[in-house]
Amino acid sequence: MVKMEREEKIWLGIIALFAIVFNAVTLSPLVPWVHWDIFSPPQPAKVIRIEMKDHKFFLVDGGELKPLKAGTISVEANVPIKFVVTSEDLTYGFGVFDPEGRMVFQMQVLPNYENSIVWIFDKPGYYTVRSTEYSGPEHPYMYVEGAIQVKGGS
Ligand SMILES: [Cu+2]
Repeated sequence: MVKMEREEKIWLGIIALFAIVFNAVTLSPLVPWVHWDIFSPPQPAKVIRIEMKDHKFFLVDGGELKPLKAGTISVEANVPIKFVVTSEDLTYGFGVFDPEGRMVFQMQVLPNYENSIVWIFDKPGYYTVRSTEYSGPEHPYMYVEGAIQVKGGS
């Protein structure tokens, strides 16, 4: 057996303590999303499928692609909504902005992959969708004002 110096033992103890404290904190309710991520993923009340191609957003509605316009998507506030976004060509971003123009969430949209996020809207209104990842000269026009209507829930 290797004989350890006293200092080595102290350092080993500090590292072990750090590992225990770090795991305890990151698994505890101190981190708000731990409950969702590890213990009970929320069951989405609605799944919204969006397809991105040619620098445009489409709502996938029963196998049919509808260009995203104001109010195309309608969801309730205060319930989990799952967005599944796919791309047929480039890497894009899917960013959602509240009626005051503040970003509420965004995710990267990788081609040929189901990019998904679950979100609970906490206030009603019309939310704007914008690509949040540069995707070429047409990128600035990847913007649909008021695409998501969030209806006041209980
Ligand atoms: Cu873009």
